[in-house]
Amino acid sequence: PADAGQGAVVAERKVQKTEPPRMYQVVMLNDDYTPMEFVVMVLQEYFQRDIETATQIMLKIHHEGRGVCGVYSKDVAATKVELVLTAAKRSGHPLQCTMEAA
Ligand code: NFA
Repeated sequence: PADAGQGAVVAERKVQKTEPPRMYQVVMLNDDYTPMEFVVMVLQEYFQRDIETATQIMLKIHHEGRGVCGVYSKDVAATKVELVLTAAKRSGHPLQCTMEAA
């Protein structure tokens, strides 16, 4: 607080009270059955990744058990999870993904 000079203290004022939106990671999990090519396709189609980045993310999931596909606002992350699960189901693959607060 700035000192006004005679011992008076000027009150601080919050000029900005809206917080940035909470962000969510879309996390994909490894399994033994979903084809690598399908995972790469999903990462390109729903997460706008180029083929090289998609392949890197897929391999990270394959080797480490899980990986982050992207970070989004809550509604966008939830929609992406649903799109991935629907595409996997339609293709008969057990691919799982979820969202968690970033
Ligand atoms: N582990 C799968 C396989 O060997 C590939 C995979 C990668 C599955 C990432 C799910 C996520 N076919």
